[in-house]
Parts: sequence; structure tokens; C-alpha cells
Amino acid sequence: MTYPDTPDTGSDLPMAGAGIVHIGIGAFHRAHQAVYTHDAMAAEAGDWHIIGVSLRSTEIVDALNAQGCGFSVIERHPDGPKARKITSMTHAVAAARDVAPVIAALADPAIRIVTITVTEKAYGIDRSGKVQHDHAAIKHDLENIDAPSGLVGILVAGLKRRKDAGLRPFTIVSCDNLPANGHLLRAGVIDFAQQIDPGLGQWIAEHVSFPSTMVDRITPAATAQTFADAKRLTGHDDPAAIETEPFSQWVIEDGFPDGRPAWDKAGAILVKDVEPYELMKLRMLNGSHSLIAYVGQLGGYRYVRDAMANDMFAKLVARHMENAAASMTPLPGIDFADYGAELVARFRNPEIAHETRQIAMDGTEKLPQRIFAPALQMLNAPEQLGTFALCFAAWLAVMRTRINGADSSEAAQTLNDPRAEDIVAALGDNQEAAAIYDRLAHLQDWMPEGLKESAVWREAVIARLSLLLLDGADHAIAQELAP
Ligand code: CS2
Repeated sequence: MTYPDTPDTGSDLPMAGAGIVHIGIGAFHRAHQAVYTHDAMAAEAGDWHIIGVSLRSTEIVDALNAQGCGFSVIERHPDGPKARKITSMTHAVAAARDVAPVIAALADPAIRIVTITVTEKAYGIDRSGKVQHDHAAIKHDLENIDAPSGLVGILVAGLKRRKDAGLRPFTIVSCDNLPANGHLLRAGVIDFAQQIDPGLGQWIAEHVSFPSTMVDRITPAATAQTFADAKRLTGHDDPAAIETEPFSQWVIEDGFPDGRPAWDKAGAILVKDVEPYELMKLRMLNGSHSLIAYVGQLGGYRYVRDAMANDMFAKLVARHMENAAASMTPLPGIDFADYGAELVARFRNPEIAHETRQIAMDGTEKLPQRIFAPALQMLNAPEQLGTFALCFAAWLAVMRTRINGADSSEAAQTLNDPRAEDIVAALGDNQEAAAIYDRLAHLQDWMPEGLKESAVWREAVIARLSLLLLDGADHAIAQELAP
């Protein structure tokens, strides 16, 4: 293949052995960890190729295998797109078709690391670190540990095989946007394992490392334009091509007892404690994203960049970044204002067509760490609570509006949320702001008690929800910014 304008034009990596299983080979993985691992092996050879596992989709697995698992990453630079070929994956496996090869790969001593990007809803672990017995995959896998279907079940089945064979375990790296993702996954995996075999649970607790990570690269879903650009730049059809922004960041807690690729030589930052970076990213980037997504949906903005091109909207986002920054303790060596300014520039990137609808998905999974946790911290400073309340009010308004426009058979589907049925049932026909808030704030295991009990928060949300429902997004933004 010929890849113009790239340093690694046409060069496939030498095919060394696999050392990593990655679970969840969607666009984000292909734009992020696959690229870091490719660059790490280019900088320092090693048997760190990736076996890619898809939990649900079989299409991407077939597309990748049909082309030797190399794929194009289109980076959308201000002066036009550039294509890179990434060849860090050796082959891909569809767990939904047959989970046995996945477990076999996990049991292979050559595999020393398992990385994960499956999105928040696939974990099935609650905030206290216990597995959720009403989560479909958890429920299924607790009863069928020999043929698991979900993330936690597959990890535990793989670890069990290693323990039974007297092997060392692999290191497990969550790369999803969850707070303290390594700690959370560790707790969930141990809880699950203990329920099928207490000895296994203890072995995992003693021997398995779960470093936390902060991952960042804005990667919209691929579109016809992505595939057309890939073909134009490379001369080849590539159904596994993805597009992404030039920026990329990976902060990793250094805890790899059995080694790791030279990710640091590919630009990753290895640190002792990732949590402050995770909080910063979740609250400032992802929190602002959710604000843009919900207010943007109500205001008729299809893409993040369109919302950011509106001055008032951009001011609102800048205000939210300040409020989110105020909810955190300072991070040595990092200026939150500079970080926020950089985020604003990334959100404005006119080359990136990131749909507000995509970010708006799965709100019940995203809002707790992006909005509720910082809002709880800001209850003592109500003058900086407004944008958090506006984001939650906009989510409520989006839920209400989408259900209103749908017939009853479609109502849950249109919400695009794992708790859609709970939301539809709780909302009923209520159209009035206070009733909508009261119904949805009390969904089980969701909003922290401190917020639920706060009259200040309740009033702040209800006032904004009324404005959004009666006068629309532009008016609500103007009010938020009014002195
Ligand atoms: C976004 C993230 O869809 C979303 O919820 O906020 O996918 C975001 O683009 C990434 O975390 C950026 O690193």
C-alpha cells in the first residue's frame, strides 16, 4: 500500500508474536492503543502484537481478517487528512461467534497484557465495585462460566485457565472513560470470581495487576467520507478505516510485572497515580462534551464544531471548563486553564465531524462521573453549579423530547441508553419540569445521595429545565451567561 505524507509509508511491521489481547476493537481502539502499540514496536522491537477481540460485532472481525488486520487511520489535520497504516494487530476474533478461541488466547502464556475498550455499559460493575446481577452478561456468565459472553466473565474464565495451568496471570488494562478504571475493574473481577470460586478470587486479588489509565483521542464514528478519503489517500478500499483528530494522549499507571510495549517511546506517559489525570479529562473534556451534546441536540446542532462556532455556545463551554476545573484539586505541572483552552481548540476543529447524537448516547452511564461527581463537589459554591445543572437539565429535556416524538413501541429505542426502559417507565406522561426531575433523579443507583438531597441542586436543575422546555436552548444559554 502507498500512504502519501506519512513517515511510515507502506512499511508493514515485521510480524512478531502476539503479547496482547485487546477486547473491544471499535474505532477508538484502532485510533488509540493500536497506534501506540504500532509505534512502540517501531521504536523498540518486541512480541507485542495484538489479538483483537470483538464482543458483539462479527463484521469488523471479518473485515480486518480479510485484509491481514492492517487498517488505515485517517488523521484530520487542519491542512487536510493524512493516512497511516497500522499493522499492530495479528488477527481478530468474534466472541459472539465462538468464545473458545478467545479463552484459548487468554490462556496462552505469550499473552501478558489484556487491554480493554468496551464502553461504560459493558462492565456491569456498580460504583461500589460489585457486579450487577441484573446486567445481562454478568447474569449469563455467572451461570455459564465455561461459555462466557461478557467482559468480566471472559476475563475471569481466562484467568481461571491460567491459574489451573499453573501459569502467571496477565495484566489487565481498562481504557474506558470510567473513574479509577483499574480499581473499579479489579473490584468487579474479584467479586465475580469469588462467586464462582473463592480460591480464584483470592488468587486474582493477590497476583493480578490492574493499572488505571486515562485515554484521549476524539474519534467520531466512521462515515462514507472516511472510507472515501481512505481510498483516495491509499488507493485501496478499507472497510476497517477510521478517522480521528491529530491529538492523542495516554496516561498509564506503571504496573506491568511481566513487561509492556515501549508505549512511553510512542508518547504515552507512565505515572504512579493516574487518578488526577482521569478526573481532569472526565470532568473537563467528557463533561463539556456531554454539555455540548445535550444542549446541542436541543439547539439543533448536528456536530460539536457547529455548536462551538456559535459564540454564546463557546462561552458556555468555557464557563463549564472553569466550573469543572474548580471542582478538582490542582495537579502539579498542569494548568487547568491551558488544558481547557486546548480542549476548546480541539472541539472547534473544523475537520472533525463529531455528532452530538453519538456523544449523547448512554447518558445514564456517563453523567455520574462527568457531571454528578463534580456537581456534588460544587454544592458549596452554588455560583459555579449552573453549567452542571444545565447539562443535567438538557439530558432530561432530550429524554422528554425524544419520547414525546416517538410512538410507544419506539419510545425506549429512541433514547439510546441501556436504562431506556426505566427512563420511559419513570417519566410516564409528565411534562412539567419539577415532575420530570423528581421522576428521573430517583432512578435507582444513579444520582449520589448528596445531590438527591440537595434542594439547591434540585431547584437549579428545574429552573433550567423549564427554560429549555419553554424557551429553547439559545435562551437557556443566554440566561446561564447573564451577569
Ligand atoms: C465522548 C468520548 O462519546 C463520548 O462520550 O465524550 O468518546 C470522547 O470523544 C473521548 O473520550 C475523547 O477522548
